[in-house]
Amino acid sequence: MLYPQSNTKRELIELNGIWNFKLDDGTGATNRVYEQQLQGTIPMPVPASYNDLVEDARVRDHVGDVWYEREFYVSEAWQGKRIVLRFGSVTHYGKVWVNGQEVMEHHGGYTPFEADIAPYVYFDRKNRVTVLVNNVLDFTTIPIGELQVRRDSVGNEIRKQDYFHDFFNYSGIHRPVRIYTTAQQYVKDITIRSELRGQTGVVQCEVETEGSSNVRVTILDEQENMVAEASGVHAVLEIEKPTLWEPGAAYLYTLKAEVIGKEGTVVDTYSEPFGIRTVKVEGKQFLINGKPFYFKGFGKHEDAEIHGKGLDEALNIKDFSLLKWMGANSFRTSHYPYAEEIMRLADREGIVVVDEVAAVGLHLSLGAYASSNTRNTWQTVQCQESHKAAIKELIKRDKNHACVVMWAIANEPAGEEEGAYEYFKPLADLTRELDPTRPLTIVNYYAASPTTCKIHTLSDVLCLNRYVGWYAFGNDLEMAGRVLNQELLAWWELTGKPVFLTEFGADTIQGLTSTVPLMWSEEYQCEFLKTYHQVMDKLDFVAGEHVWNFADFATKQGIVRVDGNKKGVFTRDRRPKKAAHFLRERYQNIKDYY
Ligand code: GCB
Repeated sequence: MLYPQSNTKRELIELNGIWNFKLDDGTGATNRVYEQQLQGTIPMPVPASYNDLVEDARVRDHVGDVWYEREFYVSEAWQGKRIVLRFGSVTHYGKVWVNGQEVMEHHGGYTPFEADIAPYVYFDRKNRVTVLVNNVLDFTTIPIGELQVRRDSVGNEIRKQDYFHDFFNYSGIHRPVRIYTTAQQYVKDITIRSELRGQTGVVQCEVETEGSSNVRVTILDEQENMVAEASGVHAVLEIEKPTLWEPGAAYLYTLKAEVIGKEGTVVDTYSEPFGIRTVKVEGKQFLINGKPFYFKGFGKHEDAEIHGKGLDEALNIKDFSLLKWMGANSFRTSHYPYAEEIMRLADREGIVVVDEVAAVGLHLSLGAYASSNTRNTWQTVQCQESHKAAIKELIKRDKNHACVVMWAIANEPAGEEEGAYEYFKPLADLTRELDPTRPLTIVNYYAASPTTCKIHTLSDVLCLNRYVGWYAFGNDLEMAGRVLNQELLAWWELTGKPVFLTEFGADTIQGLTSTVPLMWSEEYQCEFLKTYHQVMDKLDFVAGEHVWNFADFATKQGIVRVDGNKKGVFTRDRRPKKAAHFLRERYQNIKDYY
């Protein structure tokens, strides 16, 4: 799925801004409210989560459908073209009508979807787009959740959304809404794979087209000089001594695909930026461009005051600036695909990304998130089909990003439970089939230990999330260090694969300080991190460390979270805690390649 662009053959308009919004009372869809203008709406920005924008708990905690609507014009000059309406993401389900006619629906809250709306638009008057957004999670969705329905004293239905992941269930139209045009003969998709043969960069390019397979492909360097050209939908292009995409030193070529129509004229064109770089796991090392790379960075979230999970380009620039200030070289898109705009920024800024699907919470017996009746996860969930779709959509969207070096196909699933292997084997096979060029991982939870884990053979890198010294052995960091050391050694002996600590962290209240390291204080967070550093530094099979978390973030309410998760090294408004300075010293002294 190509990112929308305007160029000499394509036009693009943004439908971001203020839309009309209302909560649904459970009758909207059956009453076909999309056939007319919505009544009783309030203004709502797009992109943004709606939850924190109205001083009303009914909006914040709404479970079910909400409606968005706005008007737009299309240019008369667009007659005869494809007019594609595209949503960057709608969380978690969206159904779209244009002028009262249904044009598309999409399941999954973190990937784009689009449709040609040309048959439905008016060229001589205003158009109306209506969107139904639903935020219910159940055992068939990714992520999973469970709807609790009960009646109050007067018989009204009360719906509560339960979920098994540790971030707030923000919803709404989270990413940009755009309309772009193309000719009827057009570039549908481009897949670029690059490798190095000696000094030569070999770029394999597949162009999927509609209408004409007469395609010209050219590669431009950053100065826009043409460095290679070919024709055909399957092209192999060579660049002598290419400038490689390197962590911290990004270099992006542009692949331009042009569709040639009957008269020999160019009818559509699309330019895709890409980097030339290789990734490979070999023994204990994660190789980028043939050199051992060390991941230093964070698990993150798309999360901020007011916007919630809505795209905020200023925040993203700030976060990348902070990543650089820290000396970090990478992050994981925990626990869902991030906005395409973030992926493009990472490509451009040379930040390495572990790209994760929204398969989080697949662990019904997990600690504080376990519901009262413990169930076997794999006998309970029915989400394997949605999970497959989520993997397909992620790879389709992100396959050309140089920044993406590994797919994470789940976070902390119940790998120790019966049925885990049978659930994950087809998903791992699918991922490898769709992208044989990148390693994959299933991020591990401690209950799936070296003796109990049934799925570690499916991962190329052992990504471990560990909290000894917090949830266990809190306030006994000496013991935590010993336990961690033993476990890491056991993994290495069992698998011979690189180990990557993808999460470790301690909740920390900014401003809570202490002369001795007490839990929740800024000093404890530093000591906690130091304990992990001391262990990892002695083990040469550790290929990376991502602290949990980059910044404090919103979660559901509960007795283990005071105004959200406070494991951030930065506060939610991006102020450094002591640990940020402490970690900066370390990260600045660790090289990208070792
Ligand atoms: C984890 C989860 C992450 C949580 C974190 C915590 O293992 O992967 O989503 O936020 O622990 O802070 O408990």
